[in-house]
Amino acid sequence: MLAKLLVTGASGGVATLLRPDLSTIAKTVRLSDIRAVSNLEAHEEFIRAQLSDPEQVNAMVAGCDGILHLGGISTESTFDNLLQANIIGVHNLYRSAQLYGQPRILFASSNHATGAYRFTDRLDAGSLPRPDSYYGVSKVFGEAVASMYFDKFEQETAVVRIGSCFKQPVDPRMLATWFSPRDFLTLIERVFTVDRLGYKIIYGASNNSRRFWDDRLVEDLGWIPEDNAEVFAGELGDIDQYEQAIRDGLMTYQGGIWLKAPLHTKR
Ligand code: 15L
Repeated sequence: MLAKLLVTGASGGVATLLRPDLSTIAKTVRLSDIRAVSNLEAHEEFIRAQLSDPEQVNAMVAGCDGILHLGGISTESTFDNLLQANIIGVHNLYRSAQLYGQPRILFASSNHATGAYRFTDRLDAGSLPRPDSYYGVSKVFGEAVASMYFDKFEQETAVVRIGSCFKQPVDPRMLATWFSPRDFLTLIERVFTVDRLGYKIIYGASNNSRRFWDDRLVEDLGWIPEDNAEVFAGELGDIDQYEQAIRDGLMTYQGGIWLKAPLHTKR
């Protein structure tokens, strides 16, 4: 068990889903965000920090022996916004980790780092990045920083290219990309307890029948997702139409519509 786990982006949707169970991973959970987090439990503490500010990032990292980095902007935005939160922010985090004992890091990357691959493509940890958005580009930058810090300084990181982490799938695409909070939690547990992590790229998705990602290259982690989005298929409308959309090329890219969406010029 970790002594103190830092969770960045603690007021966001994914952290909110995971928070109730993080006491099984660490004695103390340090939550951090630019927005306040309410209803702190006895094992939780809060530090407000802006990822683009190196001093604030130092204060949030000091004293932690594990980091769950969910912070930053989690959707497409302007390059300038992403530059601050996701690019300068991730660099600050790795710089601070160097100063404070190299706590192991789980970096929440995204399927949008490879979102421009087609629905029919099958990917694994060796697949080259193919971002579908500036957001995806910012995640590729984070993956590269993590890789360089491992090769140069042996800073261990699990890069998790998260599919769609929601309570349950909310659209037909998520029959392939859904990542149940329960499966994310077992992955977090493996990442922070396995003897040697090194630098690994993992696709964060449940054991979905329609999954197009393969995690066999990181089998030594010993993580086996158990949930399957298919049990929700009946709630998502006419699945024959979904199959037809794939055949008609409407469901073309793994990242969904992000590749075809116009670039943001303003937020
Ligand atoms: C992501 O990276 C986003 O953070 C999330 O909001 C979803 O859009 C998800 O990808 C997805 O692709 O479903």
